[in-house]
Amino acid sequence: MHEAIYVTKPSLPPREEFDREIDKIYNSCWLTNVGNEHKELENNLKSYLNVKNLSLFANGHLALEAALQSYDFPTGSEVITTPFTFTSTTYAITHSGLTPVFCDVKADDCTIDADLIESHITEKTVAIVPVHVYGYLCDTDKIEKIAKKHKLAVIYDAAHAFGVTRKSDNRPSGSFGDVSMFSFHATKVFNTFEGGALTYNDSALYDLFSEIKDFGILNAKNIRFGFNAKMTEDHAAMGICNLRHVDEYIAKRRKWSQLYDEKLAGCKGIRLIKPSVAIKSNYAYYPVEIIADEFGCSRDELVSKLKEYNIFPRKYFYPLTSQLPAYDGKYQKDDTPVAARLSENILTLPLYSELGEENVSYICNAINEIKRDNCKVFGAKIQCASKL
Ligand code: T4K
Repeated sequence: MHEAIYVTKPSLPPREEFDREIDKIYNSCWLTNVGNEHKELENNLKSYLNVKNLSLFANGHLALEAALQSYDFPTGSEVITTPFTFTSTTYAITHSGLTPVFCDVKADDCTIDADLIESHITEKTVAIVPVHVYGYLCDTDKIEKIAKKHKLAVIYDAAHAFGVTRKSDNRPSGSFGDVSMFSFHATKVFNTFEGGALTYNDSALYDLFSEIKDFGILNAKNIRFGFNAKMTEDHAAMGICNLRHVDEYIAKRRKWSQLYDEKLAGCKGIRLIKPSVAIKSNYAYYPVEIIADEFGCSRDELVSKLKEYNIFPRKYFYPLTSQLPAYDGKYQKDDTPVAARLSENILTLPLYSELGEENVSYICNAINEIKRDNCKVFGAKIQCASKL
Protein backbone atom coordinates (compact mmCIF):
# COMPACT_ATOMS: atom_id res chain seq x y z
CA MET A 1 0.00 0.00 0.00
CA HIS A 2 1.26 3.50 -0.89
CA GLU A 3 1.98 5.71 2.11
CA ALA A 4 -0.97 7.95 3.05
CA ILE A 5 -1.16 11.26 1.22
CA TYR A 6 -3.18 13.90 3.08
CA VAL A 7 -4.51 17.17 1.69
CA THR A 8 -1.56 18.96 3.22
CA LYS A 9 1.51 18.63 5.40
CA PRO A 10 3.09 21.52 7.33
CA SER A 11 6.31 23.05 6.03
CA LEU A 12 9.04 22.92 8.67
CA PRO A 13 12.34 24.84 8.77
CA PRO A 14 15.64 23.01 9.53
CA ARG A 15 15.52 21.83 13.14
CA GLU A 16 18.81 23.60 14.14
CA GLU A 17 17.34 26.96 13.08
CA PHE A 18 14.29 26.49 15.27
CA ASP A 19 16.42 25.24 18.19
CA ARG A 20 18.50 28.43 18.04
CA GLU A 21 15.35 30.57 18.41
CA ILE A 22 14.06 28.37 21.24
CA ASP A 23 17.43 28.77 23.06
CA LYS A 24 16.85 32.54 23.00
CA ILE A 25 13.45 32.07 24.62
CA TYR A 26 14.97 29.85 27.35
CA ASN A 27 17.72 32.37 28.02
CA SER A 28 15.36 35.35 28.25
CA CYS A 29 12.66 33.43 30.11
CA TRP A 30 10.14 35.58 28.21
CA LEU A 31 7.38 33.31 26.89
CA THR A 32 4.49 35.52 25.78
CA ASN A 33 2.91 39.01 26.02
CA VAL A 34 4.83 40.57 23.11
CA GLY A 35 8.46 39.56 23.65
CA ASN A 36 11.46 39.83 21.31
CA GLU A 37 10.47 36.96 18.98
CA HIS A 38 7.00 38.48 18.58
CA LYS A 39 8.41 41.93 17.77
CA GLU A 40 10.94 40.49 15.32
CA LEU A 41 8.32 38.44 13.46
CA GLU A 42 5.94 41.40 13.29
CA ASN A 43 8.65 43.53 11.65
CA ASN A 44 9.83 40.77 9.29
CA LEU A 45 6.28 40.05 8.15
CA LYS A 46 5.53 43.73 7.58
CA SER A 47 8.36 43.90 5.10
CA TYR A 48 7.73 40.47 3.49
CA LEU A 49 4.02 41.22 2.98
CA ASN A 50 4.84 44.81 1.99
CA VAL A 51 2.19 46.32 4.28
CA LYS A 52 2.15 49.51 6.39
CA ASN A 53 0.86 47.92 9.61
CA LEU A 54 0.59 44.41 10.98
CA SER A 55 -0.57 42.93 14.30
CA LEU A 56 0.06 39.31 15.24
CA PHE A 57 -2.61 37.10 16.80
CA ALA A 58 -2.87 33.63 18.34
CA ASN A 59 -4.81 32.44 15.27
CA GLY A 60 -6.60 33.78 12.23
CA HIS A 61 -10.09 33.29 13.64
CA LEU A 62 -9.55 35.50 16.68
CA ALA A 63 -7.81 38.06 14.47
CA LEU A 64 -10.97 38.27 12.35
CA GLU A 65 -13.13 38.62 15.46
CA ALA A 66 -10.85 41.40 16.72
CA ALA A 67 -11.16 43.23 13.39
CA LEU A 68 -14.95 42.99 13.41
CA GLN A 69 -15.27 43.94 17.09
CA SER A 70 -12.93 46.93 16.74
CA TYR A 71 -15.74 48.82 14.98
CA ASP A 72 -18.28 48.52 17.83
CA PHE A 73 -21.06 48.01 15.27
CA PRO A 74 -24.58 47.91 16.80
CA THR A 75 -25.65 44.35 17.64
CA GLY A 76 -27.67 42.78 14.80
CA SER A 77 -26.02 44.90 12.08
CA GLU A 78 -25.65 43.05 8.77
CA VAL A 79 -22.40 41.94 7.18
CA ILE A 80 -22.28 40.77 3.56
CA THR A 81 -20.08 37.74 3.03
CA THR A 82 -20.07 34.42 1.15
CA PRO A 83 -21.03 30.93 2.34
CA PHE A 84 -18.25 29.25 0.30
CA THR A 85 -15.63 29.42 3.03
CA PHE A 86 -14.42 27.77 6.23
CA THR A 87 -16.81 27.97 9.20
CA SER A 88 -14.48 30.52 10.81
CA THR A 89 -15.46 33.44 8.53
CA THR A 90 -19.17 33.14 9.27
CA TYR A 91 -18.78 32.26 12.95
CA ALA A 92 -16.54 35.30 13.50
CA ILE A 93 -19.39 37.50 12.23
CA THR A 94 -21.99 35.77 14.42
CA HIS A 95 -19.72 35.73 17.53
CA SER A 96 -19.33 39.48 17.08
CA GLY A 97 -23.08 39.96 17.48
CA LEU A 98 -23.58 40.64 13.75
CA THR A 99 -25.79 38.97 11.16
CA PRO A 100 -24.20 37.31 8.12
CA VAL A 101 -25.92 38.02 4.79
CA PHE A 102 -24.82 35.60 2.09
CA CYS A 103 -23.87 36.74 -1.41
CA ASP A 104 -23.17 34.24 -4.18
CA VAL A 105 -19.72 33.59 -5.66
CA LYS A 106 -18.30 33.41 -9.19
CA ALA A 107 -17.83 29.95 -10.71
CA ASP A 108 -14.44 30.76 -12.25
CA ASP A 109 -12.52 31.54 -9.05
CA CYS A 110 -15.04 30.95 -6.21
CA THR A 111 -14.68 34.51 -4.83
CA ILE A 112 -17.64 36.81 -4.06
CA ASP A 113 -19.62 37.97 -7.11
CA ALA A 114 -19.15 41.72 -6.65
CA ASP A 115 -21.96 42.46 -9.13
CA LEU A 116 -24.43 40.96 -6.66
CA ILE A 117 -23.25 42.76 -3.51
CA GLU A 118 -25.42 45.89 -3.87
CA SER A 119 -28.61 43.82 -4.08
CA HIS A 120 -27.91 42.63 -0.50
CA ILE A 121 -27.38 46.08 1.03
CA THR A 122 -30.06 47.28 3.49
CA GLU A 123 -30.14 50.11 6.04
CA LYS A 124 -28.64 47.64 8.54
CA THR A 125 -25.57 46.79 6.44
CA VAL A 126 -22.30 47.93 8.04
CA ALA A 127 -19.56 45.89 6.39
CA ILE A 128 -18.47 43.47 3.68
CA VAL A 129 -16.30 40.45 4.56
CA PRO A 130 -15.13 38.99 1.23
CA VAL A 131 -12.88 35.92 1.20
CA HIS A 132 -9.77 35.56 -1.00
CA VAL A 133 -10.61 31.87 -1.13
CA TYR A 134 -7.65 29.59 -2.12
CA GLY A 135 -5.59 32.81 -2.21
CA TYR A 136 -7.49 33.96 -5.32
CA LEU A 137 -7.95 37.71 -4.96
CA CYS A 138 -11.52 39.06 -4.97
CA ASP A 139 -12.61 41.82 -7.32
CA THR A 140 -11.10 44.39 -4.94
CA ASP A 141 -11.67 47.46 -7.15
CA LYS A 142 -15.41 46.82 -7.53
CA ILE A 143 -15.73 46.06 -3.81
CA GLU A 144 -13.91 49.29 -2.90
CA LYS A 145 -16.26 51.36 -5.09
CA ILE A 146 -19.37 49.80 -3.52
CA ALA A 147 -17.98 50.23 0.00
CA LYS A 148 -17.19 53.92 -0.62
CA LYS A 149 -20.61 54.60 -2.15
CA HIS A 150 -22.49 53.00 0.77
CA LYS A 151 -19.95 53.88 3.51
CA LEU A 152 -19.27 50.28 4.46
CA ALA A 153 -16.19 48.81 6.12
CA VAL A 154 -14.31 46.13 4.15
CA ILE A 155 -12.56 43.39 6.12
CA TYR A 156 -10.97 40.76 3.91
CA ASP A 157 -10.67 37.17 5.02
CA ALA A 158 -7.22 36.72 3.49
CA ALA A 159 -6.55 33.52 5.49
CA HIS A 160 -5.31 31.80 2.30
CA ALA A 161 -3.67 34.77 0.57
CA PHE A 162 -0.21 34.93 2.17
CA GLY A 163 2.25 36.63 -0.19
CA VAL A 164 -0.21 36.94 -3.09
CA THR A 165 0.06 40.09 -5.21
CA ARG A 166 -1.87 41.72 -8.04
CA LYS A 167 0.47 41.66 -11.03
CA SER A 168 -0.65 44.91 -12.74
CA ASP A 169 0.61 47.14 -9.90
CA ASN A 170 2.37 44.63 -7.63
CA ARG A 171 -0.19 45.45 -4.93
CA PRO A 172 0.00 42.99 -2.03
CA SER A 173 -3.02 41.05 -0.78
CA GLY A 174 -2.79 42.69 2.66
CA SER A 175 -3.24 46.23 1.34
CA PHE A 176 -6.87 46.02 0.16
CA GLY A 177 -9.90 47.20 2.11
CA ASP A 178 -9.71 48.51 5.68
CA VAL A 179 -8.30 45.38 7.30
CA SER A 180 -7.15 41.94 6.07
CA MET A 181 -6.86 38.79 8.14
CA PHE A 182 -4.20 36.11 7.48
CA SER A 183 -4.04 32.61 8.98
CA PHE A 184 -0.71 31.04 9.92
CA HIS A 185 -2.22 27.67 10.85
CA ALA A 186 -0.07 24.54 10.42
CA THR A 187 -1.93 23.73 7.19
CA LYS A 188 -1.15 27.07 5.52
CA VAL A 189 1.56 28.15 3.06
CA PHE A 190 3.30 29.98 5.94
CA ASN A 191 2.80 28.62 9.45
CA THR A 192 3.56 29.53 13.06
CA PHE A 193 2.01 26.23 14.35
CA GLU A 194 -1.18 28.26 15.02
CA GLY A 195 -1.26 31.97 14.38
CA GLY A 196 -2.64 34.84 12.40
CA ALA A 197 -2.32 38.53 11.66
CA LEU A 198 -4.25 41.62 10.72
CA THR A 199 -2.84 44.07 8.18
CA TYR A 200 -4.29 47.59 7.73
CA ASN A 201 -3.53 51.05 6.42
CA ASP A 202 -4.63 53.10 9.46
CA SER A 203 -1.70 53.09 11.93
CA ALA A 204 -4.00 54.17 14.80
CA LEU A 205 -5.45 50.65 14.81
CA TYR A 206 -2.25 49.11 16.22
CA ASP A 207 -3.04 50.14 19.81
CA LEU A 208 -6.69 49.16 19.46
CA PHE A 209 -5.80 45.64 18.22
CA SER A 210 -3.15 45.30 20.98
CA GLU A 211 -5.84 46.20 23.49
CA ILE A 212 -8.48 43.80 22.14
CA LYS A 213 -6.11 40.81 22.00
CA ASP A 214 -4.91 41.48 25.59
CA PHE A 215 -8.28 41.25 27.41
CA GLY A 216 -9.18 44.78 26.30
CA ILE A 217 -6.50 46.30 28.57
CA LEU A 218 -4.52 49.28 27.26
CA ASN A 219 -3.72 50.64 30.73
CA ALA A 220 -5.42 50.78 34.13
CA LYS A 221 -7.72 53.59 33.00
CA ASN A 222 -8.54 52.25 29.53
CA ILE A 223 -10.12 48.81 29.52
CA ARG A 224 -12.56 47.93 26.75
CA PHE A 225 -14.15 44.64 25.75
CA GLY A 226 -11.56 42.12 24.60
CA PHE A 227 -10.20 38.59 24.89
CA ASN A 228 -6.87 36.76 24.97
CA ALA A 229 -5.45 36.25 21.49
CA LYS A 230 -1.74 37.00 21.85
CA MET A 231 0.80 35.04 19.82
CA THR A 232 3.31 33.26 22.08
CA GLU A 233 7.09 33.44 21.67
CA ASP A 234 7.56 29.83 20.48
CA HIS A 235 4.96 30.33 17.75
CA ALA A 236 6.65 33.56 16.68
CA ALA A 237 9.99 31.67 16.65
CA MET A 238 8.55 29.14 14.19
CA GLY A 239 7.35 32.06 12.05
CA ILE A 240 10.79 33.72 12.04
CA CYS A 241 12.34 30.46 10.75
CA ASN A 242 9.60 29.58 8.26
CA LEU A 243 9.64 33.07 6.77
CA ARG A 244 13.29 32.55 5.71
CA HIS A 245 12.16 29.57 3.60
CA VAL A 246 8.67 30.52 2.46
CA ASP A 247 9.75 31.48 -1.08
CA GLU A 248 11.18 27.95 -1.52
CA TYR A 249 7.91 26.47 -0.18
CA ILE A 250 5.87 28.49 -2.69
CA ALA A 251 8.20 27.63 -5.59
CA LYS A 252 7.79 23.91 -4.85
CA ARG A 253 3.99 24.27 -4.58
CA ARG A 254 4.02 26.01 -7.98
CA LYS A 255 5.98 23.09 -9.46
CA TRP A 256 3.50 20.49 -8.16
CA SER A 257 0.51 22.61 -9.27
CA GLN A 258 1.91 22.86 -12.78
CA LEU A 259 2.47 19.10 -12.84
CA TYR A 260 -1.16 18.55 -11.81
CA ASP A 261 -2.23 20.96 -14.59
CA GLU A 262 -0.33 18.91 -17.17
CA LYS A 263 -1.49 15.51 -15.95
CA LEU A 264 -5.15 16.42 -15.47
CA ALA A 265 -5.51 18.64 -18.53
CA GLY A 266 -7.10 15.94 -20.70
CA CYS A 267 -9.23 14.39 -17.97
CA LYS A 268 -12.84 15.02 -18.98
CA GLY A 269 -15.09 15.73 -16.00
CA ILE A 270 -12.40 17.49 -13.99
CA ARG A 271 -12.56 21.28 -14.15
CA LEU A 272 -9.36 22.90 -12.94
CA ILE A 273 -10.07 26.00 -10.85
CA LYS A 274 -6.87 27.86 -11.51
CA PRO A 275 -5.62 31.22 -10.18
CA SER A 276 -6.33 34.17 -12.45
CA VAL A 277 -3.41 35.21 -14.65
CA ALA A 278 -3.77 38.67 -13.07
CA ILE A 279 -2.33 37.49 -9.74
CA LYS A 280 0.99 36.14 -8.52
CA SER A 281 -0.36 33.09 -6.73
CA ASN A 282 0.95 31.35 -3.62
CA TYR A 283 -0.46 27.96 -4.72
CA ALA A 284 -2.15 27.48 -1.35
CA TYR A 285 -4.61 24.84 -2.62
CA TYR A 286 -5.30 22.78 -5.74
CA PRO A 287 -9.11 22.94 -6.19
CA VAL A 288 -10.96 21.03 -8.93
CA GLU A 289 -14.65 20.67 -9.69
CA ILE A 290 -15.91 17.17 -10.47
CA ILE A 291 -18.55 17.18 -13.20
CA ALA A 292 -20.19 13.84 -12.43
CA ASP A 293 -21.90 13.32 -15.82
CA GLU A 294 -18.59 13.63 -17.63
CA PHE A 295 -16.32 12.03 -15.02
CA GLY A 296 -18.50 8.98 -14.49
CA CYS A 297 -19.00 9.33 -10.73
CA SER A 298 -19.77 12.03 -8.20
CA ARG A 299 -17.25 13.96 -6.09
CA ASP A 300 -18.27 11.93 -3.02
CA GLU A 301 -17.80 8.61 -4.83
CA LEU A 302 -14.40 9.77 -6.04
CA VAL A 303 -13.42 10.66 -2.46
CA SER A 304 -14.33 7.22 -1.17
CA LYS A 305 -12.51 5.48 -4.05
CA LEU A 306 -9.38 7.58 -3.49
CA LYS A 307 -9.35 6.33 0.12
CA GLU A 308 -8.64 2.84 -1.27
CA TYR A 309 -5.45 4.32 -2.74
CA ASN A 310 -4.62 5.94 0.65
CA ILE A 311 -5.21 9.42 -0.82
CA PHE A 312 -7.14 11.92 1.32
CA PRO A 313 -8.18 15.11 -0.48
CA ARG A 314 -10.67 17.46 1.21
CA LYS A 315 -14.02 19.00 0.29
CA TYR A 316 -12.94 22.57 1.00
CA PHE A 317 -15.62 23.95 1.25
CA TYR A 318 -18.51 21.69 2.07
CA PRO A 319 -21.05 22.31 3.51
CA LEU A 320 -21.83 25.94 2.77
CA THR A 321 -21.54 27.86 6.02
CA SER A 322 -25.12 29.10 5.50
CA GLN A 323 -26.21 25.47 5.95
CA LEU A 324 -24.44 24.90 9.29
CA PRO A 325 -26.76 23.55 12.01
CA ALA A 326 -26.02 26.68 14.09
CA TYR A 327 -28.17 28.68 11.62
CA ASP A 328 -31.08 26.26 12.00
CA GLY A 329 -32.45 26.48 8.45
CA LYS A 330 -32.48 30.30 8.40
CA TYR A 331 -30.74 30.45 5.01
CA GLN A 332 -31.59 28.61 1.78
CA LYS A 333 -28.76 27.21 -0.32
CA ASP A 334 -30.72 28.00 -3.50
CA ASP A 335 -30.21 31.69 -2.70
CA THR A 336 -26.53 31.20 -3.57
CA PRO A 337 -26.81 28.68 -6.44
CA VAL A 338 -23.22 28.91 -7.73
CA ALA A 339 -21.79 28.43 -4.23
CA ALA A 340 -24.21 25.51 -3.71
CA ARG A 341 -23.08 23.82 -6.93
CA LEU A 342 -19.39 24.33 -6.14
CA SER A 343 -19.73 23.02 -2.62
CA GLU A 344 -21.38 19.80 -3.88
CA ASN A 345 -18.64 19.16 -6.46
CA ILE A 346 -15.43 20.72 -5.18
CA LEU A 347 -12.36 18.76 -4.21
CA THR A 348 -9.00 20.14 -3.07
CA LEU A 349 -6.26 17.71 -4.05
CA PRO A 350 -3.17 17.20 -1.85
CA LEU A 351 -0.72 20.08 -2.19
CA TYR A 352 2.27 20.95 0.00
CA SER A 353 5.90 21.80 -0.55
CA GLU A 354 7.25 18.29 0.09
CA LEU A 355 4.57 16.56 -2.04
CA GLY A 356 6.95 15.51 -4.83
CA GLU A 357 6.61 14.38 -8.44
CA GLU A 358 6.05 10.71 -7.56
CA ASN A 359 3.04 11.54 -5.37
CA VAL A 360 1.47 13.86 -7.96
CA SER A 361 1.82 11.11 -10.58
CA TYR A 362 0.37 8.53 -8.18
CA ILE A 363 -2.65 10.79 -7.42
CA CYS A 364 -3.32 11.61 -11.10
CA ASN A 365 -2.96 7.94 -12.12
CA ALA A 366 -5.42 6.97 -9.39
CA ILE A 367 -7.93 9.57 -10.62
CA ASN A 368 -7.53 8.38 -14.21
CA GLU A 369 -7.89 4.73 -13.16
CA ILE A 370 -11.08 5.49 -11.22
CA LYS A 371 -12.43 7.38 -14.22
CA ARG A 372 -11.57 4.47 -16.56
CA ASP A 373 -13.23 1.92 -14.24
CA ASN A 374 -16.33 4.10 -13.98
CA CYS A 375 -16.51 4.48 -17.74
CA LYS A 376 -16.37 0.68 -18.09
CA VAL A 377 -19.18 0.23 -15.55
CA PHE A 378 -21.07 3.15 -17.03
CA GLY A 379 -20.66 1.69 -20.54
CA ALA A 380 -21.84 -1.72 -19.29
CA LYS A 381 -24.90 -0.09 -17.74
CA ILE A 382 -25.72 1.59 -21.03
CA GLN A 383 -25.34 -1.75 -22.83
CA CYS A 384 -27.63 -3.43 -20.30
CA ALA A 385 -30.16 -0.67 -20.64
CA SER A 386 -30.21 -0.93 -24.43
CA LYS A 387 -30.76 -4.70 -24.20
CA LEU A 388 -33.89 -4.23 -22.11
N1 T4K B 1 -10.91 31.77 7.18
C1 T4K B 1 -10.67 30.81 6.28
C2 T4K B 1 -11.13 31.01 4.87
C3 T4K B 1 -10.00 29.64 6.66
O1 T4K B 1 -9.77 28.65 5.75
C4 T4K B 1 -9.55 29.50 8.00
C5 T4K B 1 -8.88 28.29 8.42
C6 T4K B 1 -9.79 30.56 8.90
C7 T4K B 1 -10.50 31.68 8.45
C8 T4K B 1 -9.37 30.52 10.33
O2 T4K B 1 -7.95 30.55 10.46
P1 T4K B 1 -7.24 29.85 11.76
O3 T4K B 1 -8.01 30.31 12.97
O4 T4K B 1 -7.30 28.36 11.58
O5 T4K B 1 -5.84 30.40 11.74
C9 T4K B 1 -8.01 23.28 8.58
C10 T4K B 1 -7.37 24.32 9.47
O6 T4K B 1 -7.48 23.99 10.85
C11 T4K B 1 -7.88 25.71 9.28
O7 T4K B 1 -6.86 26.59 9.73
C12 T4K B 1 -8.16 26.02 7.81
N2 T4K B 1 -8.76 27.31 7.62
C13 T4K B 1 -9.07 24.96 7.21
C14 T4K B 1 -9.34 25.22 5.75
O8 T4K B 1 -8.42 23.71 7.31
P2 T4K B 1 -9.18 21.01 9.10
O9 T4K B 1 -10.06 20.64 10.24
O10 T4K B 1 -9.61 20.62 7.74
O11 T4K B 1 -7.67 20.52 9.33
P3 T4K B 1 -7.11 19.08 9.72
O12 T4K B 1 -6.62 19.09 11.12
O13 T4K B 1 -8.08 18.03 9.35
O14 T4K B 1 -5.82 19.00 8.78
C15 T4K B 1 -5.90 18.72 7.39
C16 T4K B 1 -4.78 17.75 7.05
O15 T4K B 1 -3.52 18.36 7.26
C17 T4K B 1 -4.75 16.49 7.88
O16 T4K B 1 -5.50 15.51 7.24
C18 T4K B 1 -3.30 16.11 7.96
C19 T4K B 1 -2.58 17.42 7.77
N3 T4K B 1 -1.98 17.96 9.01
C20 T4K B 1 -2.74 18.76 9.81
C21 T4K B 1 -2.20 19.29 10.95
C22 T4K B 1 -3.02 20.18 11.87
C23 T4K B 1 -0.66 17.65 9.33
O17 T4K B 1 0.01 16.90 8.59
N4 T4K B 1 -0.11 18.20 10.44
C24 T4K B 1 -0.82 19.01 11.28
O18 T4K B 1 -0.26 19.50 12.29
O19 T4K B 1 -9.04 22.59 9.22
